[in-house]
Amino acid sequence: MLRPQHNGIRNVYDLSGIWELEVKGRKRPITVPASWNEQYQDLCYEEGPVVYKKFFYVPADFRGKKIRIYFGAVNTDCIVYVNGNKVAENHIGYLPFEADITDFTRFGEENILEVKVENHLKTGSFPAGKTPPKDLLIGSPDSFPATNFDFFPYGGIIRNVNLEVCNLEKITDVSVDTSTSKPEKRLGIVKLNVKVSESSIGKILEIELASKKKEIEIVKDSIDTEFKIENVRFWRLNAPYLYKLKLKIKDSEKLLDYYELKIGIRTIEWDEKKLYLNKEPIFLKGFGKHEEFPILGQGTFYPMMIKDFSLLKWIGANSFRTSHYPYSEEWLDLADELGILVIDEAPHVGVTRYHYNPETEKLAVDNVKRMIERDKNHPSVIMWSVANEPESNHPDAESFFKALYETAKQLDKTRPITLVSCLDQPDARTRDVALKYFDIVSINRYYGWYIFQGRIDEGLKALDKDVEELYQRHKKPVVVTEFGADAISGYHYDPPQMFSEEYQAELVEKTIKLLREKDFIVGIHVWAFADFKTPQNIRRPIYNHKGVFTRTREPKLTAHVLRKFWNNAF
Ligand code: GCB
Repeated sequence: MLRPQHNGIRNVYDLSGIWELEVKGRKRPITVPASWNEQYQDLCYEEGPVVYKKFFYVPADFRGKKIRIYFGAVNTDCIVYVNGNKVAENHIGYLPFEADITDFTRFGEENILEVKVENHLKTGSFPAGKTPPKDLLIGSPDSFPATNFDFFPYGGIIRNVNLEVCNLEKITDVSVDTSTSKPEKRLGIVKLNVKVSESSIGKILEIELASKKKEIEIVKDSIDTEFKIENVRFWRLNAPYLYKLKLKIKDSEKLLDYYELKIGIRTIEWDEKKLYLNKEPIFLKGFGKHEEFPILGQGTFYPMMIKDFSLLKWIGANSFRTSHYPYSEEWLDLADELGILVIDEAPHVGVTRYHYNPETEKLAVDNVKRMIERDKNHPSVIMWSVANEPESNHPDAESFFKALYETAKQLDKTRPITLVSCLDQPDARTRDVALKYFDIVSINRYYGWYIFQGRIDEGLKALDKDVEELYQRHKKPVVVTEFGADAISGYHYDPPQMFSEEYQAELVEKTIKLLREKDFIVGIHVWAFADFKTPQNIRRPIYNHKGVFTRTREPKLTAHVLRKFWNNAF
């Protein structure tokens, strides 16, 4: 599925703006894209069902064309109607879906788009709702709203809604593989697979890349081809060069479709100890974060993206993880353009034994597929994470995660696949049964915070032993995807005490210094980039305060420490 694109041939209507929202019979204005929770006080804990409504027009001239509606993401369960006809149903947040609405569109007249949305998370859903206290992994017993994860469960049409008008002859998918390129010879090898609609058969596919052009007669709906580029400019962190790939469907000289993609040529490899970008070892320094902001909730918000990238650069980070769900697609566009690496994570958080059944596994497999389909062409995506902190010491976790690993591998052999585990610690009861399938082992550890509270140095000794043993068991590169401490912005104390800015700064600095010495560690991500809203519970004074920046992006002491460290030491 290709994301909509407005160009000389394709017309895209952005339906962002003020829609109507009906909740329990009451109608009022609401913004799309955004979560509904913070636009009105009485909707803060609303789970729906609610109905969003928008009128739209498609000019009469477009009769005979294909009309597609594309939702960037809706949280969480929804049914879409156009002029009273059901056109789509979707049951996962954070990922796009589409519907061909050609047959239901009234050309030149008013059309009604209605989206019924519910955000009631259940025990075995993605992400996971209320879970029996004994099986809770991250949530707090009795927290409100009840979740088995640590961020606020915002609902709504959280990303763009677009209408795209195309010809029947159209490009439906593109896959780019640059993994066989030869950085040492400055040779770029770009393997392409282009999928087209049935109506395109018999027409010409024109492909242009790096001033080379190919014309291919379309005989079936899937076309493979390859470009070799000498003296290629590789996509690198300090010089993230992007080439424009231009695809056209033509009938003699008539242009029927056009699609353009910015691609980066680079290779990713890994062995027992290292991760390589363009054959050179790469070390990930950065953060786990969230895509959320006051009032907006979990919605696409361009100023926050720009601000976050500018802060990532300012602090000297080179990567982040889209914890704990795929973010708006523009995050990856910017990461490509600015040279930031991304660990792209599926929306699987709070996964427990209640997910380990064939039906839920099917959904999870589908989510992984949909994430890879969406993001496969971004050079910035360095690896796929199939889940965050599942109950992966449960025997039934093994086949579940093996299936997710195999799904991801089948779709993409060019990137490593990881699972983020908080288990597999020295205590044998925490032995993770799924990590063995993954290319890279990612771990979340809170020494000096949840354990060894107030005792950073003792905690670090335990961390040292933990990671050494972990490596001996797995013999795979390790990314420490989370560690950190809450710091209430403006609270200072000496000697450093939990919740003070000094404590967070000391814990972060000492942990990085320790881990940086380990030759099998290929990345260290601080949890978290910024403070974020959580469900109400006694562990969280309104927010999770592990941010290095506040929720509105003011730096805490740790930000300055990291900035010195990351800009100088490595
Ligand atoms: C974790 C989770 C993250 C939480 C964090 C914390 O292990 O992956 O979602 O926010 O710990 O602060 O407890």
